[in-house]
Amino acid sequence: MEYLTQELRGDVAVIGLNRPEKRNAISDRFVEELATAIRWAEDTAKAGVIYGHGPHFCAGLDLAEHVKKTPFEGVHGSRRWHEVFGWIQKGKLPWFAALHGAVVGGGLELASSVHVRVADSTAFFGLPEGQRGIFVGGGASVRSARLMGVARMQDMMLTGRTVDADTAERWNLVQYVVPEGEAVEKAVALAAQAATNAEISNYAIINALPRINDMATDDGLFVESFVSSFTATSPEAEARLNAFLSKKAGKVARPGES
Ligand code: 1HE
Repeated sequence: MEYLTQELRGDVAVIGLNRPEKRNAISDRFVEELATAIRWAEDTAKAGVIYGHGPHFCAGLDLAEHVKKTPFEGVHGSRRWHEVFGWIQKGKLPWFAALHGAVVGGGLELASSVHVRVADSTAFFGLPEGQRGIFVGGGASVRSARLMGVARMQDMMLTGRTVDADTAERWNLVQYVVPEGEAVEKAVALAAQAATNAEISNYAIINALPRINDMATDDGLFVESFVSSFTATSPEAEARLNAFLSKKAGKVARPGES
């Protein structure tokens, strides 16, 4: 891999964006490497983490490559991002992102496709597409807008506003904020925790929940009843339920308790 590092930490696949001299800007080749790395992670791990090497998580689309594209090549490129990022959002694994420095443009789109985002105190977030004369193309109008809301995203895109990690947490762009340099460690710990869940539960959390969220109330409740019943009939569910009932499984911990 030219643009990525990959390693296995226990059950967690850890993928590092590794083009620091270009601030991890995402070219076509970069997206293809990401596609390969996601498949590798699905084959070898139970959860995944994505982080960035160098001073920033990701500066978004490779503008030097993009400027040479025809409009139709741009459409194909955007749709490939959608496809590959879709494997993260609605694939087999729970994905976690460890964010620091710039998380901008396509970098925020990549971060928005994972399930849990951990930012360290250096992270900042922006969507500079408006200033560049383009529009988001890696899923932000669907995923980032659902996280922060259309009004905040319009503010970011119209005015060039960037927000720090604490604001991003208030805006629902990230779920955790940690001190500088601690995001990877935290994301790996959370991913390792998710990896201990039943595979079928994780699959339903990843694949059913966002779809139900897009449905009308009555449709969502109907689908929920089927997903719920299907997962509960798995042998793993029976074993886990019985383990709790026979006091062999842990109780729900209070916040801060392990
Ligand atoms: C790049 C890119 C890039 C840096 N494409 N080459 N994204 C943006 O509009 C963000 C543009 N980048 C920046 O604003 C800054 O680079 C950062 C704030 C992220 C980092 O600043 P800094 O001072 O650490 O680095 P730098 O000196 O600006 O950049 C180092 C090199 O990376 C430099 O190249 P060099 O040959 O002069 O060393 C930069 O040109 C290069 N570089 N970012 C190409 N993005 C699917 S649609 C998604 C749409 C978008 O993502 S639009 C938003 C694009």
